[in-house]
Amino acid sequence: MEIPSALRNALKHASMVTAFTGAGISAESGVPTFRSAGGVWKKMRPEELASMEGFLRNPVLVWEWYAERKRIIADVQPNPGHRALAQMQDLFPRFEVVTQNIDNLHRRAGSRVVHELHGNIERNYCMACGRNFSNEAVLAMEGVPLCIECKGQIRPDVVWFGESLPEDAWEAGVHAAEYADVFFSIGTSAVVYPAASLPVMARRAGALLVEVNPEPTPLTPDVDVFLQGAAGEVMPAVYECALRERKDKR
Ligand code: BJW
Ligand code: ZN
Repeated sequence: MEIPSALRNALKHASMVTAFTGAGISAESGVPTFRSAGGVWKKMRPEELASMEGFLRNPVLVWEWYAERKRIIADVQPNPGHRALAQMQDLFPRFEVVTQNIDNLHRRAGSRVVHELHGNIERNYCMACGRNFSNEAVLAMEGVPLCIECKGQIRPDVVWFGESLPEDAWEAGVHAAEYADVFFSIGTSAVVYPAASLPVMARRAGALLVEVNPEPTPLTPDVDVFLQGAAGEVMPAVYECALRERKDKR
């Protein structure tokens, strides 16, 4: 893949690079996305599954969905897109991943600085007393998992619609946007806020804004460089390019 000269040049001089990721980067690992063809929302409105109203209305259905996704995610491996980001962190003084994904695949690929905006599917907690539960424990319970301490309902530690993002992760994400010299938006439809405001924030603060996606998104008209394609193909090419450009810096 041909890397445009604007990106080559920015990679050569960058002190800080931020990679903002969405479900698309995990698609090649076999994790279904939310909104593209075949995505999990196809038959269901998002709010019916990923909201407190949806959970209280039908906890059995919501837990079936999470149990299935927990099993899928436990079985999959990071792909060349995740691995390219882990390799890129050693080429720059600062390199941070800001992810909307809850699947832990960036850390498993070796990325050291990962800010999780929407939580992590490997954790669960009791809505009544706050006690934490492992996936192993909740998946062994039948039906809707209940707290062994207080019998409260257990939920996955993820961010549903209408809920605030974890403050520390959000602040770190804003910081990583504002200080980036190059900001990649990878595999996200860029429609869920406030996460989707980060790429625009980065560009306003002076970053070169680069989007990686097989399809254009609402963000595409505002980016400096659109690299059309799958993250697992595009990001290894970006890494190779960065490696060449940074040779004399290492
Ligand atoms: C590839 C690829 C390959 C495929 N390589 N790419 C009106 C306007 C603005 C905001 C709102 C509004 N009404 C309501 C809101 C707020 C709401 C919101 O944004 N709604 C919009 C949808 C309208 N946001 C919230 O509620 C957020 N909280 C909040 O605002 O708090 C303040 C508040 C408090 C109290 C009351 C009100 C407000 C919280 C949002 C939480 C989102 N949660 C989820 C579920 C997480 C848990 C779980 O996984 O179960 O997060 S929803 C889901 O969407 C998930 C994702 O992280 C998120 C983003 O999806 P993503 O990652 O972009 O995936 P897709 O599927 O959409 O896109 C995949 C992309 O990959 C596609 O573009 C493909 O082309 C591409 N692709 N293969 C590269 N190989
Ligand atoms: Zn409890």
